[in-house]
Amino acid sequence: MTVKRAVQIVPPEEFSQKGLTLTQRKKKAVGIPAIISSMRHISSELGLWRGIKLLNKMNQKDGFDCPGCAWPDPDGKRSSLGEYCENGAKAIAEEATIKKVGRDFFKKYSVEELSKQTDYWLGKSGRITEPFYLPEGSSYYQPISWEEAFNKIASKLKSLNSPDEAVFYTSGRTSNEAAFLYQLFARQLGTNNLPDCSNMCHESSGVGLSETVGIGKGSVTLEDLHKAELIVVMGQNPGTNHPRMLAALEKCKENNGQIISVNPIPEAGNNVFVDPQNPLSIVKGGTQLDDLYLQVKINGDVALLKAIMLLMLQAEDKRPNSVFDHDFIQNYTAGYDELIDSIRKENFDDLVRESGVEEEDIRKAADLFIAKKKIVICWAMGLTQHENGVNNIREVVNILLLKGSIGIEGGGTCPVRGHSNVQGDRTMNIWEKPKSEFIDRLDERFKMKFPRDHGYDAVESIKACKEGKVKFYFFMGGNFISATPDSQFTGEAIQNCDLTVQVSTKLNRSHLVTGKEALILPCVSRSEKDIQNGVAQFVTIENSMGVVQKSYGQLDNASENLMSEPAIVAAMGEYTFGNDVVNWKKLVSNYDYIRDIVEETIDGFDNYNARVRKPGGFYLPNGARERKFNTENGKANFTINEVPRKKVANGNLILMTIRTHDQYNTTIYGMDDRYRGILNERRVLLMNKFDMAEKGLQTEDVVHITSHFQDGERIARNFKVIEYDIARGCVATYFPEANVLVPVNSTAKRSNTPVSKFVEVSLSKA
Ligand SMILES: Nc1nc2c(c(=O)[nH]1)N[C@H]1C(S)=C(S)[C@@H](COP(=O)(O)OP(=O)(O)OC[C@H]3O[C@@H](n4cnc5c(=O)[nH]c(N)nc54)[C@H](O)[C@@H]3O)O[C@H]1N2
Ligand SMILES: Nc1nc2c(c(=O)[nH]1)N[C@H]1C(S)=C(S)[C@@H](COP(=O)(O)OP(=O)(O)OC[C@H]3O[C@@H](n4cnc5c(=O)[nH]c(N)nc54)[C@H](O)[C@@H]3O)O[C@H]1N2
Ligand SMILES: [Mo]
Repeated sequence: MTVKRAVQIVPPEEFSQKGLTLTQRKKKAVGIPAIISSMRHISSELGLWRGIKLLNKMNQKDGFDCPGCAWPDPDGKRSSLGEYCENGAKAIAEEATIKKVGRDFFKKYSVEELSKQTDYWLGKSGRITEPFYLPEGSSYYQPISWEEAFNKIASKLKSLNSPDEAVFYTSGRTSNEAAFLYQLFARQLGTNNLPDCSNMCHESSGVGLSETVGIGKGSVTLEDLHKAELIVVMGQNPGTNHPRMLAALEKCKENNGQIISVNPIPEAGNNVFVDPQNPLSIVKGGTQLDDLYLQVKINGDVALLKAIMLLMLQAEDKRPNSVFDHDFIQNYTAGYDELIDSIRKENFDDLVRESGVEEEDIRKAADLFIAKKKIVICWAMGLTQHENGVNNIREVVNILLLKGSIGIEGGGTCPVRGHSNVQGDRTMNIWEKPKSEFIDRLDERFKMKFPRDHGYDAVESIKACKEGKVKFYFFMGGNFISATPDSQFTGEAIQNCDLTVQVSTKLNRSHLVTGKEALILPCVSRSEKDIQNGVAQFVTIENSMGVVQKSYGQLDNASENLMSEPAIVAAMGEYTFGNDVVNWKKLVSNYDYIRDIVEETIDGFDNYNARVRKPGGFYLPNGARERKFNTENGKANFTINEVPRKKVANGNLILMTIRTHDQYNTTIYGMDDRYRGILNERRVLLMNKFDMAEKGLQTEDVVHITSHFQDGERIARNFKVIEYDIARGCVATYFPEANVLVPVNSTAKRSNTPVSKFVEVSLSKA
């Protein structure tokens, strides 16, 4: 048996050198400080002029899609000043950096040494310039040719006892073209082991929406947000994670709409938005976005929504037909009577208590729901990453259905997606549970039998690795080790694989915590030119609202020795299977051929190549948007979702793991969380002042955090306590440092998403 490398799986538990600085929590988002911050990141990574030139092509119809979030671009005219935000600028600075990781770098550092560095340090080392191989028993990556790398992959795959010993993960930056080829490759091999980042992200939305309204995607367009009378932002921090959404919220306000935000902490973007592209907005001091802020306790959302529905029901009883849309309910839905019966049985005071929100505020929210018709509810990880994540979404749907607010102008569901093409990847069938109709079409198209048994999702794949069932793990982007729960458990699990392969742009912990052998295949990034057979190719991306658009890379590649993601998959296909069943060589020679097969096998892509060439792209069909509910009974379904009543042991707290303003998931851009007023330090714990007093803690006291779950305890050391306006009994810290605390067995029912927002913890003074 070979000895595992002594690499550090958990990032170093040390404070930053600069020292924590606390400033006032920001009530305003974006504005001039955001412009300054963008330019600082751009000029330090790729030079100011090169950076500005590049930014001007971002999210433009002839340009490339921002590799940051999945927020949509305006359908019509786009700002000539640039359609990007501070965090898009940071994302691009990060990938277009001129720093490089090459042979010298890997000669200098062993993987053990590198693993002692922070994720910030690793990410900042630069772009990977050529393929590298980590042989069994060695601690140093060495250069390898692409041919040799593909030979190793093909021979490993051919040696497996079963195709299910291989797993293929995807992170959501992968284009439609690469994703389609990639799932085809895994399925030609004979497995549906296709976990993706969505499993850890919006899976609960997909499941909850499919069950109730028959499509796992949101129903609104950008226009709907502009025209809404009421927008509710739940469990989301748009100022940081979807800054361009603030412009849509502002438009809603200009049209006299109102906004409620529901969050255990008041987030900056929910307060005042200063549009950096509008001098008038800067002079005026911005727009007040929030009309009402509801400070729920963590996971108090179902109780809150039920309390609001109970008040709506009382108003409806008093004045029948004044609150609910009975025409809609009668014609399009099922389960109304059961829902109403169940709501009548709820006790209002109990719901108020369980939600954590002041009764007066709940009444104000209910008045808005009663008065308005065009309602959009937006949400992100604050709703999905809970044990009852699916039920959270179903409860959101309930309240919208009562109002008939789905499939109307200005109303509907709006799960705000994370990665820029995470939605498209799923449309391309990056999915461990493919529908049989899709497999039928592949069978017919390629005249072979593709696998139908469901494969592993992300968490199942970790457990399978732990049990030694996985020999080969391929990662199309992402940083699996740092993004998944239970870092130590996951790291040890992955080390059981024989060969792990990472397609990456930049160095991260997943390159250091590997199988016995490992490969790094460096790829062309979204902002770079992708040339096949001498012709520049474009790729296509689907945003959060189901618009498919093209994206043309602009920059020269970071190195001459990179391959594009589609080309990497096609080469694996050729080396492993040859070109007889799937003509890999032809498909990748011109991405139009890939799109032709997408058109043949996936609904909604008619005339794909022609339509996607039109500026602005096209909308995919969306039943819910047209009140065509593709559920089993053909109706939109009301559902009954119990109020979650999970309590923590006396004195313990509930921890949510969230993002700072200076990171993209596991990629750390900088050490500041500017809007929250926390600078130069990530190892902090946001805490309510009463909880601090009870525990005898003061700001900047250092604590260790222990998490408690039925399968045992986990510990993360050294966090500075910070007094913060957070709901009582709740604390917050940052992912990925805190992932060591998230139990691998704590997942959402039915979506199996790790419960990253409800971790029971206790604190001990360091
Ligand atoms: N700049 C930047 N942009 C990003 C990302 C990034 O890391 N950086 N990540 C991308 C990805 S992949 C995703 S999925 C999205 C994530 O976008 P978000 O979901 O906004 O990200 P989080 O930081 O996880 O924030 C969750 C929010 O939910 C709140 N919350 C936590 N628990 C609860 C709860 O029980 N109830 C309620 N009502 N609220 C709760 C938290 O206080 C926080 O404001 O952003 C995408 N965009
Ligand atoms: N505790 C906790 N854990 C979480 C979350 C949380 O809120 N709390 N959020 C979860 C969520 S919502 C998500 S989506 C996952 C994210 O999980 P992942 O998607 O796996 O992680 P990322 O950090 O986005 O991946 C970053 C890496 O992607 C690579 N990369 C960047 N651009 C490209 C590219 O164009 N091509 C390729 N091939 N590689 C590229 C770089 O090497 C970079 O280091 O994390 C989840 N984990
Ligand atoms: Mo995500």
